Amino acid sequence: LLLVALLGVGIWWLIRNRKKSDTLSSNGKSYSIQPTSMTLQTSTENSFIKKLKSSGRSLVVFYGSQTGTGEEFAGRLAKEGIRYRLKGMVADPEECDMEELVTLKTIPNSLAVFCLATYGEGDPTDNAMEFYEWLQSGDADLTGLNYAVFGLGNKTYEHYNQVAIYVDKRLEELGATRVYDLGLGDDDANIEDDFITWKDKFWPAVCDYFGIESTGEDFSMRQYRLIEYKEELPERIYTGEMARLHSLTNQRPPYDAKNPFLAKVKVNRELHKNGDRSCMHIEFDIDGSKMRYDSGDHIAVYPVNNAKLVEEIGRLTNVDLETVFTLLNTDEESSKKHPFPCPTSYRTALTHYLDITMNPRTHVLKELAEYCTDPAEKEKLKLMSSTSPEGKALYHQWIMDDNRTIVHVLEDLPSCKASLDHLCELLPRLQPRYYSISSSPKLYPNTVHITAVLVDYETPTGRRNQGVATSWLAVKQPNPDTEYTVPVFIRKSQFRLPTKPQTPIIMVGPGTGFAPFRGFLQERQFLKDEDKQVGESILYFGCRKRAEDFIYQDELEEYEKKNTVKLHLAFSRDQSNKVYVTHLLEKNLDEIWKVIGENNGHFYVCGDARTMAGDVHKTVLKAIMEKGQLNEQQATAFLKKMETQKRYSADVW
Ligand code: FMN
Repeated sequence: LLLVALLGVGIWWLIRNRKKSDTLSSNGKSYSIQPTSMTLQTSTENSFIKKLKSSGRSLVVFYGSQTGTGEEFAGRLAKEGIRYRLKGMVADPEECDMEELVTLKTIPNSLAVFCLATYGEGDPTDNAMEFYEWLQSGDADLTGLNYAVFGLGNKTYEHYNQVAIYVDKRLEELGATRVYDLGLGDDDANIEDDFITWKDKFWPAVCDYFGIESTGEDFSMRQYRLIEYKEELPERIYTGEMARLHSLTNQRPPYDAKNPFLAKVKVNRELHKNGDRSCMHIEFDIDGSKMRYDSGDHIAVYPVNNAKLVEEIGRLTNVDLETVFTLLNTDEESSKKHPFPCPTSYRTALTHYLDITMNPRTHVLKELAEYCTDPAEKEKLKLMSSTSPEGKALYHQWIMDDNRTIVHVLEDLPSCKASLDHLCELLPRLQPRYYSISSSPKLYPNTVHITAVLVDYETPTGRRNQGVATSWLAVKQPNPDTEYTVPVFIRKSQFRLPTKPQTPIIMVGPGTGFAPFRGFLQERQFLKDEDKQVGESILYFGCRKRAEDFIYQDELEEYEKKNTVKLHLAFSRDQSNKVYVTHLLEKNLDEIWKVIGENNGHFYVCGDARTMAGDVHKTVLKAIMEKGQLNEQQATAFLKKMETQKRYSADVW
C-alpha cells in the first residue's frame, strides 16, 4: 500500500511540474505554450471529430510530413476552405484517433484531405506511420467518408509517391468516396506548381460534389494575431531553443528531433587539397549524451541563418529586430498556438526559426502583392501566384531559375513594404539538415563525423547564395578561446553493413557519397584487427582531380595497403575525356555479378539521386542480365528481391 501511495504521489508531482513548465507567464497574462509542429502532443485529447464539431468545422486536412512541405500544403488547404464555406482544420495523424474517420460522415458536408509525403523505400513519414499501418492491416468500414489525397514525392526515387497512391486506393477499397482525383507533387521538378494546379481543380470539384459555391472573395486571412511587447517584457523569451526545452544548455536525454543535443565541434578541417571549393570533415562530440549510432545512420543539424540576411530583412521591412513579440493563433481550437516558440524577438525568429533562403512559394507572393504600392510590382507578384501559363512561366523564371529568396524578392520590388509579423507567419520553419554519418561507432563511440561540401555559388542575378548549414558550420573552427556547439540528433537509417562480416560488398560513393562508406570501412578494418574473417570490400570513388578533391586519400590508401578495400577510382577531369564511377562499373560487370550473384554479396550506392544512382541501378541490372544470363524481367525481379532483402541499398539525395 505504501508503495502504491508513493507511486501515486510521484505521478501527481510529475504531472504538476509538466503543466507548470508548459505555462509561461508574460505580462501578467498566462500563455500556454502548446506544442509547435516540432513538439510532442502532451494532451490526451485526440478526438478530431470533437474538435471539428465544437468549432463548427467540416473540413479536416491531415498531413504526413517530415520536412514541413506537406504540413504547409495542408495548412493552405485548410485556410482556403473558408472561401467555400467549408471551415477547415489541419491535423497531425499522430495526434489524432484516426479510427474516428469511420464517424466523420456524421458531420454534414464533411471532407477529409490527406497531404502525404513518401520517404525511403516508399515509406510513410514518421507521423503518418501508425495511420498507414492501420489502413494496411485494418478493415474499417469507411462508407460515407468523403476524401481526397495529394501526394508529395520525388520522381528520382523508385517508389515515387507510393504512400499517397496507396492511401488513395485503400480508402476507396474501404468504402470511402473520392471527391477529387489523386494529385501527385514532384519535388524534383516544381512541387509548388503541381500543388496549385491540383488545388485549382480540386476546389471546383468539391463545390460540385457538395453543391456549394465559392464566396468569390479572394481574401487574405491572417492565422496569427500579433502581440508586441513595448514596455514590460515577458518573463520568458525564447532565444533559439525548441519550445519543449527550457534552455539549450540545461539539457537532458533522450535526445531527438524535439530535444536536440548540443554537441561540441571537436574537429573541423578542410579535406580538399586544392581548388576553390571546400569540403569539411567535422567531428561532433556526443560524449555523455547517451546517443548511440550505427555506421550508415544520419545526423541532423539545426542550423542558424546568416546574420547579414536577417539584418537585411529588418532593413527592408523597416522593423527594429530586437522587438519582442508573440504570434497567437486566431483559431483557439488549433493545437498549434504559435508558428514557432513565442514570445521571441524578430531577430531570433528570423535567425533560428524561419527559412529565409528557400525560393518563396506562390501563396507568399500572393500575400506580398497586397503590400506593393507600385501597380507594376503588385501585378507581377499577382501574376506569379496565379495558375495561368504566363504566371507559372514567370514564377519559374523569376523565382526558381533566378534563384531568388525572400530577401531578393523584397530587394527587387522596392515598393513592397511587407509587414514583418505577416512574413513570420508565411515563411516556412527552418528545418534540420541531415548528413550521412562518416564514422563507425566501433572506432568512435563518442564522436560523430560528417563530410560536407560547402554550398556557395553565384545566382543568375549576380548574388551569392550560401548553404544555410554548411556556411554556418564552416566558421565553427574549434580554438582554445571558443567552444562551438551545434544542436544535433541521430536519425536511424536502413543503410547497414551485412550482419555477417564475411559477406562481400560493393560500395559506389563518388564525392561526399563516400561518407557512409568511410564508416563501413572503419568497421571492417576494426573487425579485421580483431582477427575476424571479413569479406571483400570494393569501393568505387570518384571526384574531379586526384590532386584536388580526392577526400580521405591517405586513409583509403592505407586501407588498400592493408587489403581492407579494393579501390576503383574515377577522376573525371584528370584526362581529356570525362570518366565517372558509372564508366568504371560498366567495365566490371563480371566482378559485380561475382559479388551479388555468386557470393550473395551486398551492393550500396550513395550520393546524387538525379543521375548517378539511376545510372548505377541500370548498370547493375545489365550485369545481372549479361553475366547472370537472365532476361530483363528476371533480372528486374532479381534486383527487386535484393532490395527487399536489403542487399541493394541506396542513400541518395
Ligand atoms: N519521394 C518519393 O516519391 N519516394 C521516395 O521513396 C522518397 N524518398 C525520399 C527520401 C529522402 C531521404 C528524402 C529527403 C526525400 C524523399 N522523397 C521521396 C521526396 C519527398 O517525399 C519530397 O521531398 C516531399 O516533398 C517531402 O515532403 P515533406 O517536406 O512534407 O516531408
